[in-house]
Amino acid sequence: MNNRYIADFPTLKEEVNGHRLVYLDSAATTQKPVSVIEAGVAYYRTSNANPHRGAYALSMKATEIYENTRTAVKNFIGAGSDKEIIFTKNATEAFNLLAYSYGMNFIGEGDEIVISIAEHHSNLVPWQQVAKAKGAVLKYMYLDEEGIVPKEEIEGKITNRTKLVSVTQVSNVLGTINPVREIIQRAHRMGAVAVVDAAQSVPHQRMNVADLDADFVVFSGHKMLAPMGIGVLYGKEELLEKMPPFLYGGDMIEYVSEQDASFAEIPYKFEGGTQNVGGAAGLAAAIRYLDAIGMDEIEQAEKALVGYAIEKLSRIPHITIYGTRDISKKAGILSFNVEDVHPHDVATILDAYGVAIRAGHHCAEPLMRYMAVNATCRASFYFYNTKEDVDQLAEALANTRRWLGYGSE
Ligand code: 7TS
Repeated sequence: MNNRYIADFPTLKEEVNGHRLVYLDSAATTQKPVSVIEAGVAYYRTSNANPHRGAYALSMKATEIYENTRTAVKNFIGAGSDKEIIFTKNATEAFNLLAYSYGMNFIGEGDEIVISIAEHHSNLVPWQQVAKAKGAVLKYMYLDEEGIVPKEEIEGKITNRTKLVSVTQVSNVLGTINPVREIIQRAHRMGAVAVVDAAQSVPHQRMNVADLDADFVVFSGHKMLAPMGIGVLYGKEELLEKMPPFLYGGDMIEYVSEQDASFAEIPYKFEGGTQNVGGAAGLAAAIRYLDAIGMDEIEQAEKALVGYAIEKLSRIPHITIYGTRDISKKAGILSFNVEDVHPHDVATILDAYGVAIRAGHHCAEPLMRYMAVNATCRASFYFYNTKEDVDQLAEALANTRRWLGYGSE
């Protein structure tokens, strides 16, 4: 195996059904390197205490780990200040924070919220709730034949009635890369705030929120080598300052009287309750791991792999690939179907060959309907995948229809 990273990932050495595990579901969650696992264990062994509360050494150690991770995240995404980094449970919680704190307070009757038809439910359902509660209108930007939001949709849908635009940088179904810079610029020209769902981009390519001029950016730690249970909301300081808290309770207050309370400064205003310090320790280790490889190298390796997968799968009869085949416009996610075979059956058959892929609607039901399919198979790659993984996928796929009694042609 010509990949020097595999050795760091214990799960990748597992066997499944008598085959070497080929893990092609990193868009759902990535595997974890030993350094991340050990960072979490080391925290619980040597530094576990409730942060921000204690005046004793152990609590200070926990606080330091937690706050150092905030700085690491700030640097990793090019934010201006630690105050702009808010820890959440995951991307979903970050979107709910935005919907309830920003949406419910700064979006009113007749205002428009614009998203794309390719959004994951976590960047869609919260906005539906805001639209319903406030009498606002939820509008969709549709996709071109390559699966990308085109200029006409950006200009046609984002208007001076738009108050908020929220769009995914990389589709979790198609892997297509949206022109988020242009979308943000258009939103700003129209006086709207712009949110980027970076759950599928921050783990795979260089991100600079200041350069992009995004108002808010959302992502999950578990899709970038870190443990589950820690996610990030980046927000511009001036916007976060004017937003009310989302979760009320301990640790997020300044003073509390019987009938009233004042709230802590950002980012603490948004971090009510005991936080996931073990997860933060893991997230810092994950960032160190990614930085040591380099995000540009990761992006290039994944593009090469998805390009190779497109080439191999195109040669197998009865396979339909969705979205562009131009790797300059896509990241390492490939959606496809095998004619006459339900994606769930494909995934089960592939599992017999040790190949783990995702099948279903990928939490993007409106996109499935737009694509006129019920479900797809999805292979998603990370830097720890290899050409051999793609070969094992292709070999298993070539046999799929035969398992169900179809001829090979
Ligand atoms: N946004 C995008 C683009 C995603 O792909 C996901 C998760 C989320 C938001 C939500 O992240 P969470 O950590 O809060 O769950 N996507 C997927 C997926 O494609 N398969 O499983 C989870």
